Amino acid sequence: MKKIGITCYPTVGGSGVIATELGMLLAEAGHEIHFISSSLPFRLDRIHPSIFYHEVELSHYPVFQYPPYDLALASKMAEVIDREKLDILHVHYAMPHAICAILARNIAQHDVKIVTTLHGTDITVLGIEKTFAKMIKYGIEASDAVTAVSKSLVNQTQDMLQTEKDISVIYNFVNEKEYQKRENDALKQKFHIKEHEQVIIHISNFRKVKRIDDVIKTFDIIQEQLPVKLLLVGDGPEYTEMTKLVQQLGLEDKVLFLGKQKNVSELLSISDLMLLMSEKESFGLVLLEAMACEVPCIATNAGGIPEVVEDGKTGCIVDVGDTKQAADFALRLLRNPQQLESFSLAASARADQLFHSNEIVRQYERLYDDLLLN
Ligand code: GMT
Repeated sequence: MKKIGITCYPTVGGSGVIATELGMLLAEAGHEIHFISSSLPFRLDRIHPSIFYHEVELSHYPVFQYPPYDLALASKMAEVIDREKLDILHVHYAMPHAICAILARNIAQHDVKIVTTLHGTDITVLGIEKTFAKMIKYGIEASDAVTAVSKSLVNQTQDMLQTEKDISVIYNFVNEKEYQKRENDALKQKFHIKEHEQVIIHISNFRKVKRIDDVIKTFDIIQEQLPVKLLLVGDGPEYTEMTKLVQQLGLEDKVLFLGKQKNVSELLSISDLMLLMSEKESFGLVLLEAMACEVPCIATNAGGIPEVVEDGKTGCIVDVGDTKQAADFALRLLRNPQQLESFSLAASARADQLFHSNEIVRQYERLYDDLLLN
C-alpha cells in the first residue's frame, strides 16, 4: 500500500477526469489517496474509505492584489506530505502543479517522490510563451518521473523545451463500467431523432483549437446526401459563433446544441460516428470514450490522435481542415451498415486491448514502485 497525493485541475477537462479516475482505481487497488486541489474534483463521485480530499484555501488578505493560489497550493501540499507521510505526489499539468510540488518537496521534512503527467496544453500552448517555457522545463526536469499521454506529446515536449529528460508514455484510459454501449431508442426519440436518421456526435470544450466550424462544415456536406443529425456537446468560447454558423448554413433543424452534459456515454450510445477536427490534441480522450461505446471516429492527424484512432480500421484520419475527405469517409461508412458495424467492433476492441484501465493503472503502479526502489 502506498500513500499517494494527487493534484489536478478539478473543474473540467480530460486531465481532471484522468487524475480523478486514476485516484479512484488506485484506491480500489488498496492504496491511500489524498486529492489536493482548490475544489472537489468533479468526477469524484464514489465514496471510498481510502480517499481523502484536502482543499486549498485562498487567502483574501487585502495586501494581495491577486490571491496567491500557487503558494497556497504548495503550502497545502507540504502540509499533507508531512502529516500523511506521502510516498508519492502525482501532479497533472506541469504549470503550475509541478512547480508547486517541487517547492512543497523542498519545504516538507518527509521524503516524497514527485511524478508529473503532461496532458498537452501545458506544453503545446504554455510552452510557446517564453515567460513560462523555462519554468515548465524546470518543473519537468526537477520532477522525479515524468509521463505524457502520447508519444507525440513526448516528442513535442523534448523538441519545444530542448530537454533530454526521460519521459515515459502512459496512455489515457476510460472507466469501462461507465463507457460501454447501451441500447436506448427512447433517448433518440426524446431528441426527436427519427429511427432511420443516423447520428454524428462531437464533444469538446468549444475552444478555437477544436475547429468546430470544420465539424459543422463536414456535417453540412454529409446532410446533403443522408438523413443525419449532429449532436454538439459541450460549451466554451466558440459556442455563440458556432450557433451563428449553423444558422447561416440553414442547419438549425439538424444540429442540436446540447451544452455541457454529464452522461456522455448515453449520448455516445445513440451515435453512429464521432467527428473531432482539432488542430492540436495530445490524445483526445473523447475519442477513446467514443471507441469504448462502439463509435468509430473521424479525426485529424493532429498530435497524438493517430495513436488512438487506427486509420481505416476504427475510423479515419484526415488532414487538419480537410472537411471534404472527412465527409467522403463518413458518407462511405454510413451508407454501408456492414462496414460500419465492423468499424464499431474494431473501435471497442482497440479501446479494450490498448487502453484498458487495468493495464494503465498497472503502468502507473510500476512507475511508483520503481521510483521508491531507487
Ligand atoms: O483539450 C482541452 O482543451 C483540455 C485538456 C485538459 O486539460 O483536459 O485536454 C488535454 O488533456 C487531455 C487528457 O490527457 C487530452 O485528451 C487532450 O487531448 C489534451 N488537449 C490538448 O492537447 C489540446
